Amino acid sequence: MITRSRWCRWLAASLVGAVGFISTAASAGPTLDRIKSRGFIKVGVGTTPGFFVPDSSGRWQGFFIDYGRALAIAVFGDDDKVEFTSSSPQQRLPALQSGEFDVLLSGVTVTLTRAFKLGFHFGPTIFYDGQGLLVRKDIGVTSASQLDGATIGIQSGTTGELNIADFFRKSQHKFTPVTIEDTSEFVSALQSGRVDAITQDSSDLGAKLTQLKKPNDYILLPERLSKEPLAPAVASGDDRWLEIVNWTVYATIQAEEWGITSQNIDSFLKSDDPAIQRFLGVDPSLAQAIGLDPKWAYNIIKTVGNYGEIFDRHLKPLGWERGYNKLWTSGGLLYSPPFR
Ligand SMILES: N[C@@H](CCC(=O)N[C@@H](CS)C(=O)NCC(=O)O)C(=O)O
Repeated sequence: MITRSRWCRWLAASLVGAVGFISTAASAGPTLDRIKSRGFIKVGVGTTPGFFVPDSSGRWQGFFIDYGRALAIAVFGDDDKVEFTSSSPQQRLPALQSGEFDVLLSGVTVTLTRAFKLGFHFGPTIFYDGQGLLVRKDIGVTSASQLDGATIGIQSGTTGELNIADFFRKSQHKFTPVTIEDTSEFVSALQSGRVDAITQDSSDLGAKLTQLKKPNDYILLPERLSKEPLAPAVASGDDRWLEIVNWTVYATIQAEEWGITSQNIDSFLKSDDPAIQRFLGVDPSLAQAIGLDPKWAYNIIKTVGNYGEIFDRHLKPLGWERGYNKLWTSGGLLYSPPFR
């Protein structure tokens, strides 16, 4: 039988071990070390307006871009310590694997194959999407079920490439796939009449529609062929970097839940809610655990705003509604674990 004093000694020894473990966990991982010595974060993106696009001065803007800036704020306290590079959907996962990027914020869908066979890990879903079909009106189709025999443009390396094949297999209809890697060629294939329709994430198609010369000549069909939860992707093997990505996203969601915005955040510094004190670094205990500046979450919200502010700034002007991307408290799917 274990005596009380032996039990106490065992507990003390275990705590020493646990403290040892915690401090190891709090040390920088290889990705964070690499980022810190380089001085900026490398982020792979796409080229869709609203989500990622350089403005007239060359500064990148967009919904996903702000998450790259939020990461730069978490690590460096500076939203400019980040480099965005666009690459095709086909190129970017191998580029992430080879260390060319630290994170992809490019509308990557979480899938089992990518996690287990390709060795990528995903942060929280930041945009719940679904695959759509953008069709030339002159083919006279108003529903995906009428596309039997159509020629459809598909962007290579995307989940869309696989989903469209499943869709036609299920409906026992035929289609002719035209697989295109380059984004501008993908869009021009629709405009030139080389294809009857193109298929991609509906967010991507909705934004592309605004770029077409005659948007009224096209229709985004109502069907969504798949679930496309879009999330930050990192290479496998660095849990610590993944956790920084996770909690950076959660900070924007939790801030919205508490009603903390870039505008009113300073008034929350006086909050007597212990959870808000931990979140804003008034109580530094969480920042010590994550190994970042105590003000990391404060700085993110003060600079890029909460999830709703990021969404409204970039996607509302394009006509996007929150839909599934509402907070769980408003009937949506966005939910942050507790900051504790
Ligand atoms: N979610 C799909 C598609 C990813 C994708 O192609 N994303 C769009 C942006 S949402 C894109 O990169 N489009 C080409 C571009 O922006 O250059 C996947 O993970 O395979």
